[in-house]
Amino acid sequence: MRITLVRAALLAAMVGLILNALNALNALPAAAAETAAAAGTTVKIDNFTFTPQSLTVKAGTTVTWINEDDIPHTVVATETAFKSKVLDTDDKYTFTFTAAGTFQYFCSLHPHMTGTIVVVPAGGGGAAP
Ligand SMILES: [Cu+2]
Repeated sequence: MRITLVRAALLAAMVGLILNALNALNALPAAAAETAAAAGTTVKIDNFTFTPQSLTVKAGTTVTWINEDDIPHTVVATETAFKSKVLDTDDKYTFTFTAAGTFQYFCSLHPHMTGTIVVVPAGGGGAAP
């Protein structure tokens, strides 16, 4: 009887360890899903290209650039609205667009890399009178 109890305790401990391991594994897909859900506000930098090259968001949106290239890039607005530091691989830069408008930007290290953020008014109402 005593041995059975010890075995039960060991078994319970092992199950606990396995559950912890499963939770750790589950954390990764959850993070990936979160990234996918935020895809509408994310610009990937890869292979000397901003993707999507033109992104439309509502005013108040925070846009995230992620450098997935294996060389450094920057994100610099043509009209100086925003400017990132040099982004190494996997570095991110975020900027919150508070005003509507069209924002052209480029990579200051490779000026042929260009992109556009189009910010539309946050309110879903009709045009101003
Ligand atoms: Cu670049």
